[in-house]
Amino acid sequence: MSRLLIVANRLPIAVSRVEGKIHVERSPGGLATGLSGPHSKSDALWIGWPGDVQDLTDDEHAALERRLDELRAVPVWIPPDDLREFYEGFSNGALWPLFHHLLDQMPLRVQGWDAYERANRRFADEVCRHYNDGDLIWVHDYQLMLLPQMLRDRLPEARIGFFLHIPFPASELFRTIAHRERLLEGVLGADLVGFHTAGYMRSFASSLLRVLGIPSNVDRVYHDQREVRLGVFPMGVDTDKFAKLAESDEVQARVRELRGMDDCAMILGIDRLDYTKGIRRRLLAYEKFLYDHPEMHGRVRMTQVAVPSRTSVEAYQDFRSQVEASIGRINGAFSTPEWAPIHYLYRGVDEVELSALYRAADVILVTPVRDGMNLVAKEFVASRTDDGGVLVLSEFAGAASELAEAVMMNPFDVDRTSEIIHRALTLPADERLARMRALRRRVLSYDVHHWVRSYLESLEEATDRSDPSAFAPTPPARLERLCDEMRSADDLLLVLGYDGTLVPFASAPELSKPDEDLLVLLRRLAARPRTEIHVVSGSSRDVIEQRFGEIPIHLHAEYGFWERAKGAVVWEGGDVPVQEWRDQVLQILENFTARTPGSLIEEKTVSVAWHYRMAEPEFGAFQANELTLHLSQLLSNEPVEIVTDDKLIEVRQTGVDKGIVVPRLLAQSPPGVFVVAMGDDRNDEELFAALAGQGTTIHVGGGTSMADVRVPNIDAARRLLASLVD
Ligand code: GDG
Repeated sequence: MSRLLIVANRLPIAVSRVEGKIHVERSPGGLATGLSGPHSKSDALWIGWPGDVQDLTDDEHAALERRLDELRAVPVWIPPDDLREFYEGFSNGALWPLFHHLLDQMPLRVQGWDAYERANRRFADEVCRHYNDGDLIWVHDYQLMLLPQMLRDRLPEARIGFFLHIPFPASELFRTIAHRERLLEGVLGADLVGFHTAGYMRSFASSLLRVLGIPSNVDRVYHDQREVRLGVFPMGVDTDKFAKLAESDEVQARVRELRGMDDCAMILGIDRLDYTKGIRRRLLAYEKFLYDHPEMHGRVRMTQVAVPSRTSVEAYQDFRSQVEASIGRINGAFSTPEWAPIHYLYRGVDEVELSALYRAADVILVTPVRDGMNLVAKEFVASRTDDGGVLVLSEFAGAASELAEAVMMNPFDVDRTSEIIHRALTLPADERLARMRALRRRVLSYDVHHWVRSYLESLEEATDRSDPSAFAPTPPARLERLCDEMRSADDLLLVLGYDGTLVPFASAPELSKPDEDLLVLLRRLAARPRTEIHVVSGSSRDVIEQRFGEIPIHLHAEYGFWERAKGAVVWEGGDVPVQEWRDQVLQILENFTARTPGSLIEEKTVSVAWHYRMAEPEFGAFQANELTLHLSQLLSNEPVEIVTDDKLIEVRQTGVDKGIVVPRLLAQSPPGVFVVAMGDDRNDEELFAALAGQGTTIHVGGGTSMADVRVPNIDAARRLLASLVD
């Protein structure tokens, strides 16, 4: 039966030593609560690091493992040195600040990559050790970005999901990090990649394009012969739990105590003490508010709970000193013997106290400079069963894309934030109520259980392997059979594409030169008895002749419009049609070329092509879209086709496509010839269609194809051909 394997950096447990004994408790984090349902069902397992449990005796270690086993928690043990580099070094020292757009927090030299890789491999080992066929694997967060691909390599059929809890940075920033290709490829091992917001998903897609050159189709990416889905799943909170807690007698009594202390309105801040949470600017804004509004002295107080976090990381130690210096300055400047403007708690509070604070607050300030989602904002709303309180929310928190009725603020604008604090405190009662009611409707409808359900449903859907997809690689046994058939055929006819089939795409057509290995391979194939080789390309005669002129094979240029038979020196072709459209098209292409740095025009006999491989990827794609639209309107009555392909738009005389070579080739060949055609793009699909039922077709690379057989990449295509002569 299929089980859920949850894989996250931390196990949802807290290990402590009580009276000398090892004590293990469930820890009630947001993720743990959300996943507690699925985790308790169908033998699910949670795989993760158990926390810092050094100095255990062997007996204690064994007892801990037994207890974890009861809780269906699988520990991943990471040696202390690796742990520091993996967790504090690469994960929190580099990925965390970069993904939060805080380049000034990045170390000059990023360290810890090797440990990051080793730690991910340890997670992979544990997952593989527990994996059964059909299990769903759900990997969480930035510490494990390499894990999906590591698992894919070892468990090719596994159903793997990945969810990123923090923002994905703009591609301009993402591309600054070392090992950026490996990080993206690592994530693409998953079947479904989830984000909190559409913005993060777009940034990820744009990084795929810029860094790996992989385009995406809104929510789908084709990579390595697989489809990877992208999706937006904003995480919610356990609204029932927060509502019940807030209504409990214990919390209500505590709220009365907190409210009864004095007549001050309460402004609340609750954050992990992290430089992403915007605490310093929030304090500056509050300081300005106190300067601007002396009438509020003694009538308002900020309670700031700062939960210690990553305390061994230097940046966090510095940050703490800066926060505490600001608080000291403000309290020093404004306090009176009866009143202090800030109550500062440098520790975590228990659930009851947390709920009471949410409930007692008049205003909560959630002001991160960037935050994946921010659950504090949603927990506050879930706790306000009284419809009271005002949520002030940063536009840069993921939650802002859902919670439009909050009082929005820009944390970088300190002066304006100070005005917003005043506005929130003095919001008219009817507006306050209307905002909170709308917020509650939304937060209650999309709770954490909804999040888990919708992610897992999408993962099930994305990994429904009952319908063998058009992207499935051909099983090795079928490829082997094809090689045998080719080897034993009396007469063999090979029809080969070039760019993308035998060599990678180059930045301009004239640069895609065949390497020496390919030339040797083609010569050996050409020397094979009763074997004819035809290279069919979209390129011009000159380009093809320069590449293959010396090899005894048949050449076809411009999709077969021109042919140079084996051993011949002249090209033969059909009649060149009158092309009234050409001048006008050239004029438009020149205009786009001038406005799209890096693009270029290629003129051929029966077509004109616009290449944008060297243009800035996103602008190139944008311009290509515009150009296609423009050309399709303009040329709707002309005898041309507009063919869009990989980084190329081509306006081509109708009736010229690779399919035209098929009748010619078959007519020249002996009866019973075994025909094999190999190609990678849409033009090759025309060839495959014309050959249907008369030969075997092979598609090279990802994407859709009608071919009989698929090989993953150019290397595999060459290996298949080489097997005929080795
Ligand atoms: C990451 C992303 C994303 C805080 N203080 C106390 C306490 N908390 C609990 C809150 C809340 C959690 O900690 C904090 O969650 P956030 O979402 O605000 O922030 P991160 O820890 O940075 O989490 C974030 C999240 O992942 C989920 O995807 O939203 O953007 O950075 O649940 O209640 N709990 C208790 N005492 C405290 O003093 N009991």
